[in-house]
Amino acid sequence: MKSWSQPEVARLPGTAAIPQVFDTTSGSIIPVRPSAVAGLYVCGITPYDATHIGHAATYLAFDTLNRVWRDAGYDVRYVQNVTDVDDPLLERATATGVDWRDLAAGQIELFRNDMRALGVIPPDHFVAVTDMVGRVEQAVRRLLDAGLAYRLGNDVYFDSTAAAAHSSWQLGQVSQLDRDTMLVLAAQRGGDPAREGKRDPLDPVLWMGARPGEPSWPSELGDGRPGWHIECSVIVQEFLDIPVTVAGGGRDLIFPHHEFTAGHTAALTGRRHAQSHVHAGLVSYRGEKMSKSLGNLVFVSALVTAGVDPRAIRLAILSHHYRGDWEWTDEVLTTAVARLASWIGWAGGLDASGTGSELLAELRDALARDLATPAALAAVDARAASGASPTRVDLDAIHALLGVSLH
Ligand code: 5CA
Ligand code: ZN
Repeated sequence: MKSWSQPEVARLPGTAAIPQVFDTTSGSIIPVRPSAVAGLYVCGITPYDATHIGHAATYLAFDTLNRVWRDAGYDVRYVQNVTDVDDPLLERATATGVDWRDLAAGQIELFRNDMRALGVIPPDHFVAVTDMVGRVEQAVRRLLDAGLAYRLGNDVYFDSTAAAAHSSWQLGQVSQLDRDTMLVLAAQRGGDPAREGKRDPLDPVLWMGARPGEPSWPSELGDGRPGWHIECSVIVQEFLDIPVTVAGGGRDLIFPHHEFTAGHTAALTGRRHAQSHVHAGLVSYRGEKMSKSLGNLVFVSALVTAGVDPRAIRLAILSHHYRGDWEWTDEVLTTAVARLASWIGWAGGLDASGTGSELLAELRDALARDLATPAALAAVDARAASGASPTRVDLDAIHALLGVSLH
């Protein structure tokens, strides 16, 4: 599927260090050391109620990693999916009387516009799940043939116990959660632990048999559609080398989504899904997680339509460390608008003949330490406040590493 246009990213002088990021699986900050190519997979939107500030924050976290990797000299291959067929999308389409395909197409276009406005480097492959149904179906058949999946009614489930015995993956390996917590989260986040007849209540669905009034695809498994985790597992295998360097998304995806995505990949390939799993914290609004189900949403497009400079939205988000949870408030935005104005004022005094940049080293240093964007913004603030005129290298560094053009 088409993604969106590439922003300009300047090449910076000198060399940058390999960044360190917090890996959920090991629970520690580790260097993300790509081999020849840095493979990045980030879980994409389910296209309704896009793009809220929570989504934008997650994609900006990984955009920062992408920028830091490129600056460190790596080729990055970036893949992002779009979950364009899923229960909540279908429910919204039914509730609003819109065809689910039209709902998805409109929201994907909105998302592209928002990402472009925010200056996010597009994925190399922006993959609709509906374009991968055949590949998913083949993968499910392989799991059934291998004895790692089982039928229940018209559906097919992943046999977690058999998969753990057969591969290096163990239930809890990615999320590091205990079983009781997993049971609670599975029930909240799209799983069905209470369903009768499952071998393990946590086993996730791989293929959902056709239900009346819902879209389905013809299959030897019985007409149906893919389960959620197998989609991301298959897309990663299709477009990236396994293990992918970083698999990421918001922290709400740690369990069950990333746990079972990794389980499916291990069961299908005998290999680890990802070298590291990186998760962004959750943005809240009015006291609760910003989420489609609660409806407490602030949309990027609404802010831009209201006249907010997208660079200020970017700065508002980057003023929080990606890994912590934080709250969107009017004050967060006001502060960012003022910061942008001060940076623009400083950039107006460009020293066109200057070639040095202490700031570049400071930005590189901050971002290599678990993508510490608040420290990076503070470094620019300090530089702007110092009275020193910016050089072109300063402005290129802000543009390439923080995605904010002041030229
Ligand atoms: N389509 C699936 C992933 S395969 C999905 O979770 N879609 S989503 O539209 O619900 O979320 C898209 C991305 O934004 C995910 O990476 C999710 O973890 C992240 N996200 C959702 N809400 C928030 C929030 N409030 N704060 C930060 N990130 C969020
Ligand atoms: Zn996903």
